[in-house]
Amino acid sequence: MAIEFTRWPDDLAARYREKGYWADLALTDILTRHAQNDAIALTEGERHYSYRELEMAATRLACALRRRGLQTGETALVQLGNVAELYITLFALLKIGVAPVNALFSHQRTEMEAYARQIEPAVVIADRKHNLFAHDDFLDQLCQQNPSLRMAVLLNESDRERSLSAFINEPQENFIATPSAADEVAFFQLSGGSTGTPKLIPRTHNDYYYSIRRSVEICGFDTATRFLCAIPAAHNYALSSPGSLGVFYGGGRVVLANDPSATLCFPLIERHQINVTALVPPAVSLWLQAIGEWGSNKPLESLRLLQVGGARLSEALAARIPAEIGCQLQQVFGMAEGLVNYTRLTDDNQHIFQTQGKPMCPDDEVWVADEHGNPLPHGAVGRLMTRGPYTFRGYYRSPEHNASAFDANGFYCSGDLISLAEDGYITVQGREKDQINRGGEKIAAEEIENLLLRHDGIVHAALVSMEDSLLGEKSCAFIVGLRPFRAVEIRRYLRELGIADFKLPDRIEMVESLPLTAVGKVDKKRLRQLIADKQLAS
Ligand code: J2J
Repeated sequence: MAIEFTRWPDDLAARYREKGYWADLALTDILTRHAQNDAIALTEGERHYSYRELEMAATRLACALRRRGLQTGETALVQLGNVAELYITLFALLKIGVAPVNALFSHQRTEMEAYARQIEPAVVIADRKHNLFAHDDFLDQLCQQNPSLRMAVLLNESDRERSLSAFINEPQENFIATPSAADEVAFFQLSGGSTGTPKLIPRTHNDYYYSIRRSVEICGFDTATRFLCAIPAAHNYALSSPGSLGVFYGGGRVVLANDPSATLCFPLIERHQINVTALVPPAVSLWLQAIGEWGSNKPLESLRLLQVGGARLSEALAARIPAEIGCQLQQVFGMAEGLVNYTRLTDDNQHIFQTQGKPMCPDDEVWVADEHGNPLPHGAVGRLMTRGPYTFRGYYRSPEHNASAFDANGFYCSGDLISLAEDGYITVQGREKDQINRGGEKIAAEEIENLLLRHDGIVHAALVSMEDSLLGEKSCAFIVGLRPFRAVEIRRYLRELGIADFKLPDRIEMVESLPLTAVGKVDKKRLRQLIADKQLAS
């Protein structure tokens, strides 16, 4: 049975096919097209996989999972870090038509439970090295909460009956792939979110594969590409812009790193002659600092292109990239919901340093709306509205939220404030959604506020952004309590509930009451101002 999701209307679907955006191929084609290729596709530490080996590993895992009863149309909750098994698992599941959510490795109990609740998975695939799965307690609890859950498969597991590595090594039988149809859901992407529960984005083979192929074309990825993947590999940026899937499509090589620190990445770049990588702005700052300490940019000599996205890159930092690293900069403004914008490799410095690029597809429809939903002229700042061949049409099982996130014509309102120049280039000017962008990691204010309010000593809570020189933004929680709280106490409480570390408030302010706007909502603008003034004072 196919997974339900909001489809594109027939006329647009017909246009996207006619123009060749939708090629009616399953994402599994990304690997099968290279099945006879013995070039190295993937390096993780001392492990190397050729395309042939990667494809065979994915097929063997697909067989093993199918043998144990996983069926087309079911879903999987996957949590793997930057390891080869992430891709092997993704392709294995795609081959048997099981749609995964690839949770980030930083996610904890709250996020995992929310995903499980939404997709009702048949299987959990995770890593014993993650604190949640070090023992069986959380797994047992997930099984109790989710009657759909029949199976757990674990990396770094000694019990062969549920060891991911053992499954991958089981001999292959006759295998015929049964991916879901190309215009059905292939997997779920994670939304950065602005609501109480993290939302899921259904992505079809057709729409996702197009976004990968077109990204590869724009970024010039090919068999010579050596891509360092040092940001979370499951994130949309690292997976598809063009990311690792783009590298695989083009026949190049992915080298995995656990984090983007210079001490880890610089030697990898030199050793593997990396020519392209993707970073968020804070990592760029740290790399530039490290070059200063190194005394030269020599370890980065092979680097030709540095992609930067996920959060605002200042013009000053942008200009330092070619000057101090000696490679070209490409700005990437994307979202897991779809739309991706790139500065082009042939653009002049003004566009590359000052804009976040232009949409990748000629049929990306982008316009700027005022607060009433009316179109604004070029150059004016307003809401980003978009639809297109790879922009989703609705969050999974979220009719209420979808009613406000889309307009009547199916345009998605991303919550970003942008200006659009006559030549189609976008500049991100700010944000309207109630989200904190902590150096590319997104925090939905409401999610944290709800968790805080579950504490019986807390009466009101509001999470707002505060400026930070390295991360761009950090988070500050304003709390009205029945008694005073110390910051460590609040953080411990949230950590015990189980949320990703980056969501823990960086600063906590106890207040008597929260300021309200004229219509009685919490005045977050005022709170942001308060914290800015306080920071100046301190
Ligand atoms: C300012 N804000 C940006 C940029 C994203 C490629 C690149 C990034 C993402 C991503 C992605 C920004 N300047 N260059 O999925 O494929 C903010 C915007 C946007 C939100 C999306 C990709 N690039 N942003 O970051 O789903 O606010 O995707 O709406 O995590 O990040 O976040 P996310």
